[in-house]
This record gives sequence, C-alpha cells and structure tokens, in this order.
Amino acid sequence: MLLRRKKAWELKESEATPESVFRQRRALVKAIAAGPILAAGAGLGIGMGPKALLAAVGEGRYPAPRNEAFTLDRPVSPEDIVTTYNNFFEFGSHKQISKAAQRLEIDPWNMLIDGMVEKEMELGFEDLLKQVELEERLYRHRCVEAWAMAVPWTGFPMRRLVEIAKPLSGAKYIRMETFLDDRIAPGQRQRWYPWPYVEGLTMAEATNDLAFIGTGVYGKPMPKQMGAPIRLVVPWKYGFKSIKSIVRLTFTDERPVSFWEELQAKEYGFWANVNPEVDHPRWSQATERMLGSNERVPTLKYNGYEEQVAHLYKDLDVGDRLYR
Ligand SMILES: Nc1nc2c(c(=O)[nH]1)N[C@H]1C(S)=C(S)[C@@H](COP(=O)(O)O)O[C@H]1N2
Ligand SMILES: [Mo]
Repeated sequence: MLLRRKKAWELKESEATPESVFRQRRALVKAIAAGPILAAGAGLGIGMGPKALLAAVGEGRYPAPRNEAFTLDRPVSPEDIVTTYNNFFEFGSHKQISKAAQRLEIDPWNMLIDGMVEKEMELGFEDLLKQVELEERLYRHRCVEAWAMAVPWTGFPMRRLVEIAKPLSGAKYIRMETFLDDRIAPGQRQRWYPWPYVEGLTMAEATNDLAFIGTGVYGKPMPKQMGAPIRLVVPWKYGFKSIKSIVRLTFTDERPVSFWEELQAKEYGFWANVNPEVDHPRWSQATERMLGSNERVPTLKYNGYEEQVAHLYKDLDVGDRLYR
C-alpha cells in the first residue's frame, strides 16, 4: 500500500509483474502465512527471497510472549466471531466486511511520519518491526454501538513508536490516518464520508502504558479486516478511536478532528472515553453485549481501566463532551 493514491497511469505491481511470477509470489506468501517456512522458495527468481517475504509479514515473530501485566477477568472472545464481525467502513458500513477487506494490499506498507518531529520520515512496516519487541496483551474492547469483546492483541507499546518518531517538545497531539484508495475500498467511493479515516490522541494518552500498536491477534499477524498491518489499540476509549491500517502519523500542537467527529460532532467527540453514565444521544451506554455469548454486562468507566488512565483527565472539564 502506498501513502498516496496512485495516479491512474501508474501500474499496480500485479499489472507490472508477469502473471506467473506474481502467482508464484502470492503462493509463497500464502505458504509462509500458513506456517512452517520450509517453502524455501529460493530460486523462484522473484527478486525477493523467502527471508525478505518472511520479514514483511512478520511471520516467525508469532505467537509473541504474553505480557502478564495485561490480562482479563473474562474469557477471550471466540476468534471466528471476532475476525468476521468488524467495523471497517472503508469496506462497507456493516459488519460483514472480512471478505471484501482481503483486497487490501499490505506488502509493501509505508507510513509517513511528519509534522513536529526532528526529521520527517517514511517508515516501512518491515523496517519498523525490526526495531520493536512484540508482546501479547489481553484487552477489553468496547464499541460505541454497545457491543464488546475480549481480544489477545500482539504488538508493542505506542510509546515505542513515539520514541522512533522523535517528536519535538512542542508536539501536543498525534493525528493518525488510514490508507486512501477507493479502487480497493468501496466504502471510500461513498463521498459523503470525510475520507480518509482520521483519529488522534494527546501525547500523554499515546505514551500511557495501555496505548498499544497492534500488529496481530490470536497469536498471528493482523488479519486485513482487523486493520493489517498496523493499527491502534486504546482499550479505555470507544472502539472508533482504535484506527486501523495506519499510513500516516502527524505530530501537531492542534487537536485533530477525527473522522466521526467531522461527520457528527454531537455524537462522537475527541475524547470518547468509555463511560456508562454518559449515554449516546440515541442509545444507553449503561450495558454492553459480549460478542460470542450475547450476554449483557454492565459497562465500566474507562472500560475497566480507570486506575491506569483516570489521571489523564483530572484537569480537564469533565463535562459530557469529555467522554463523547
Ligand atoms: N480505518 C478504520 N478504523 C477503524 C474503523 C473504521 O471503520 N475504519 N472502525 C472503528 C470501530 S467503530 C471499531 S469498534 C473498531 C473495530 O475493530 P475490529 O473490527 O477489529 O473489531 O475499529 C475501529 N477502527
Ligand atoms: Mo465501534
């Protein structure tokens, strides 16, 4: 996936590569993704050896060791449900987008890091992976629509990504952006949405222990429908803050306006901290439905992470707007 939309006259790799070679390469990627890497595809003459391909998808790094500081009081939600019930509006405004999302091209994947940083850079996903330790964390997830799940994410602390980006001391927020390519993402042809998807965090939020960059789930690389190859995971906030398939991080001193805020500011604000006491204008947030069991359970303040994050908000005006 490229950072900017390709011009119509630029060829996609699949068009520029002789078809047989392209097929072999895909087959190799599949073989690698499927498990043991003995597919030693050496001599396929495809320019990129198996080792390089391996690194590109991050295979061999999964499953990563679990960080026992982040476990749960509830069972992990079933993988088959979590990976087929998704919000990814780029691929449709309903939950069954997992097949459509397979058109996302994730190799290569470049991210632009710009704004208030020592030096703007383009960071390849593969290169980033080499600079981080992967770990597994169990987190709760609460969608603003009042469904919830418990997920084993693999990834690394967002704080590590901030370190790599080297922001200037004046930076107060990080604005994040998802890919923009309406040839593969039919939702992006729906022009009434303010594409690309944008989200933001304060620097204090992004460097909090809980803020996590997800590169995988259930001990495997991230499925496309869940935001491959790299997404945000901020479990104390409503799910829409956890932006998928990130291509750009901009450090800024201005509060970013996120996708949902731009669309409907009265319903979806910047802070979006989970709060059972502040209802969505159109429904209650007091309880939530667990994916898998369909059991309704009480919603917890900050989604159960009050101890870790409440201090971030103590000096702010704790009006309704803080949470929505
Ligand atoms: N780019 C992008 N990121 C996104 C969304 C989206 O539509 N586009 N949906 C958000 C919402 S509303 C939720 S609840 C979670 C869902 O993540 P999941 O599908 O992996 O469960 O992703 C969030 N990140
Ligand atoms: Mo959501």
